[in-house]
Parts: sequence; structure tokens; C-alpha cells
Amino acid sequence: MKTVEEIRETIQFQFPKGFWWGSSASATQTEGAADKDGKGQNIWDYWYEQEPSRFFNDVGPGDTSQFYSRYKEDIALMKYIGHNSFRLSISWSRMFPNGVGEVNAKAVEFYNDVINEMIANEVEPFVNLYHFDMPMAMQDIGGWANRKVMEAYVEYAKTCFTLFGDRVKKWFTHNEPIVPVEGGYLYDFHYPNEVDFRKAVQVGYHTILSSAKAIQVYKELNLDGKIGIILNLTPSYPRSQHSADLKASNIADVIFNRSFLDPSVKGEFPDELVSILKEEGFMPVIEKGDLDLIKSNTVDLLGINYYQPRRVKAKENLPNPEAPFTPERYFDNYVMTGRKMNPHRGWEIYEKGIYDILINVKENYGNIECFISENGMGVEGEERFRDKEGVIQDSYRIEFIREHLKWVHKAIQEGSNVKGYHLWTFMDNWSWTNAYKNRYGFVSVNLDKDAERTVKKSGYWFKKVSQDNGF
Ligand code: BGP
Repeated sequence: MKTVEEIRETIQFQFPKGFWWGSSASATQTEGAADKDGKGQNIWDYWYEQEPSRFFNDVGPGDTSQFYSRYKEDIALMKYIGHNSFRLSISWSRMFPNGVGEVNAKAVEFYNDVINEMIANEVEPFVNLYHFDMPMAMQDIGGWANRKVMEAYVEYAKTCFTLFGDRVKKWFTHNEPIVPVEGGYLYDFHYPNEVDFRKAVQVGYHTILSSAKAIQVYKELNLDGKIGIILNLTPSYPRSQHSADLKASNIADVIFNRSFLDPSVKGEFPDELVSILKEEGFMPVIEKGDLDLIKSNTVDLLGINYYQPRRVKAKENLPNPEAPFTPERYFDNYVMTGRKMNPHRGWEIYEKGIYDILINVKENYGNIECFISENGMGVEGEERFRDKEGVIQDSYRIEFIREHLKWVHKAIQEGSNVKGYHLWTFMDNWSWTNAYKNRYGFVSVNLDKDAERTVKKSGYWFKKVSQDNGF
């Protein structure tokens, strides 16, 4: 038998001591119990009730892996497969069924139990406050377009900090805040399914402001922890080095990445973004004091979600002047030949993208403390890979993670301040309109067998990676 030292010697990619190994998930995608114990409706519950056919196989957010009732079993599994940390989100509409008012005691009990159970299992809770799940009562008065909703969110955040901040040391104000902007107000894949660029900008602006306000409140409470935001950074690569392609690629970067990254980390919106909005007449309504507040309440910690790059080329066809304004007025997405694809999700797999993001953060964002908060591969029909022992042989997922981790490792060698890697996701879960179409987890969920959990090959592999702190 090999000694520990001998095994260590075979590790080629060794990560720094204390590296955060784990995964991430969100309340709506895992909890279930959508109408239990006083939870109010959120936009997903409502939208599903209205239009079930918009969801894959008509499966809605009530039918998830039932983390609400099975969290103990799930946390034990997290520990088993080597998680030293896990990101969950709190459901605003569970805490405050109407978005504001009296806190729901049952919700407080649930999140207290979950947090305590995680700590008892040495799985550090990373807690996010908003993961796409606007309480319906808040959407009814305009959602993020209404400043009152932003104030309600800040109250909700304060309540969470006060109740759980003695044990939770890593907080996040939002997950991928640009996605509700794109989905809800530009490209019709989230409720309220509007296409209205002016509103999209206002919604995005209020989201950033709400994040800064929550950070301010957190700091005032003097809790000893860190607060950050989780952004989906999609590096933009131009088709060529011609100036028109470079310009198009830069605009895509400014709109889809820097619009949230710059104010979150630097406290300022990029000049290029402001120029575009001014030129097009889409500047949001900004109240006195807002920009100072954003300037003085930047994040301590940045979560980076990375799935795919964006390939961009200069606009070839003139946009239809009748069509509603979208950012595609400025560039075309470019389909590069010969790229590696995840055919199930239709996303390009470009592992080096993760390194490019980390180096960009190191060089242009003060090398702020960061971690990979999501990265993963959604695959359809994984049951066909289940072997006789009942284990899903997802070697493709192992390869996906390993190849991304190699680039993370390289970034660390070059001085990146990246502190961890969380896979999307721990256990196959319900996803927005795709429901259970694509499976992402280390652990599979058999929907025909009372959501039975079984660890996939990737879960066993990850356990070892975490134990060895490398591979
Ligand atoms: C991210 C979200 C997650 C998750 C993931 C996978 O954008 O933060 O909530 O859903 O993407 O995407 P999908 O489920 O759409 O395949």
C-alpha cells in the first residue's frame, strides 16, 4: 500500500490549504414545499400556475428534490462527498410571505435548523439572499422596477443578517443579477416576460443599488463575516482582431459583465455603459445619494459563475428599427466552427475562459478575494449511464470539472486570489423553465423512486479531490 506521502507525490494539481470544495444550489430549485408552512407565492409558483406548459414536461417548482424535508440526509451526503462548504439561498417568500411585514417563524426555524446541521457536519454555509425568486406580492407592485421593493429587500436582508449572522460568515446579496434582467425584461424566459429595455435598465440599476444597501446594513451590524455578490461572468471573445469586431466584443463585455462587476467591486458604472445609455436615451432614474452609496459599499468577496464564453462579431445586418431595443443592436453573436460543445444545453465548453476571468479579476479588479461559485455540465438522460451497481458513470462531468480546475490552478500559480470551487450543483435539481431536463449534480435524484438519492461517479471522484486537496 502507498503511504500518504507517496500518494501526495502523485498529485500534480495541489490546491492551497483551506481551499473551499463544494457546490451550490438555490431555494426554489431544491426546497419544494412551495406552499407549506406559510410560504408565500413567488414569481415561479405563480407563473407555473398560469402557464405550466412553459416548463419542461409541465413540472413546476413544487416538485423539487424536497430539501425542505430531507435536508438532514442531504447535508450528510454533502459531508460524505467531501464538501467543506455549500452555497444555498434563503427564500424571501418563505421568510416574508408577502415580501414585507411579519417574519414567518416556521421559515426561521427551518433555516436555523439547516445552518446548524451544516455547521455540525463541518460544511460551511455560504448564504445567498436572492436567487431569481421575487415574492409575488412584490412583483405585483412592479418588482425590482419599484424602489419600494428594493427597500423591502433590504429589510429582508437585515432580518437574515440579524437572525443567522452569528453563524453564517459568508453572505451574498444576489446570484447572477443580470439574469432576471435578461429573462424578465429582454428575452422572455422569466416572469414577467416583458421586452422593455428601459425597464431592464431600471431593474438592473435597482438591483445593484439594493446590493449596496444590503452591504451597508451588513457593515452597520458589525458582524464578523464577509459579504459579496455572485456574478455570471461570460468572457467576450471577438471573432477577429479587426477593430469592428473588437469594438463589438467590448460592448458585449460592458453590457453583460461590467454593468454589474464594476459597480459591485469598484463602486462605479463603466463610462462606456453610461455613454451608450445616454446616447440611446435609456439612463435610469437615479436619486440623490444613490451613487455615493454604491461607491462606498462594494463587496468583500466575489462569486464567479462560469459556464460558457460569448463569441462576438461586428454587426453584419442592420437591426430592424421597428423591433424593441435589445443589446444585440450593437453586435452579433458569432458561432465559431470547431468549438467544443455541451450538446444538451447548447453551451460551448471553453475551459480556459475560467482562467481568463480570474486573471482579469486579478489585474483589473484589485485581485479581490473570489471563488468559483458555479460551473457545471447539464446532461439529459443520465439514467442511461447507470451501471449494475446503480452508479451513474458520468466520466464526462469529471473531465469537465478536472479541465476547468487545471485552469483555476494555473491562475492560482499566477497569483489569483481564488479561494474555492463550487460545482453547480450538489444534487440534480429543478431548474427554472427547464425543470429536470438537464441534470447537473454530483448526486442523482430518481423522480420515479420518491426522489431517491445516489452518488454519481463524479461525487466519488470529488470526495477524493477534496480529501487530497488536489488531483
Ligand atoms: C445558473 C443559475 C442556476 C442554474 C444554472 C444552470 O445561471 O444560477 O440557478 O440553473 O445556471 O442553468 P440551467 O439550469 O438553466 O441549465
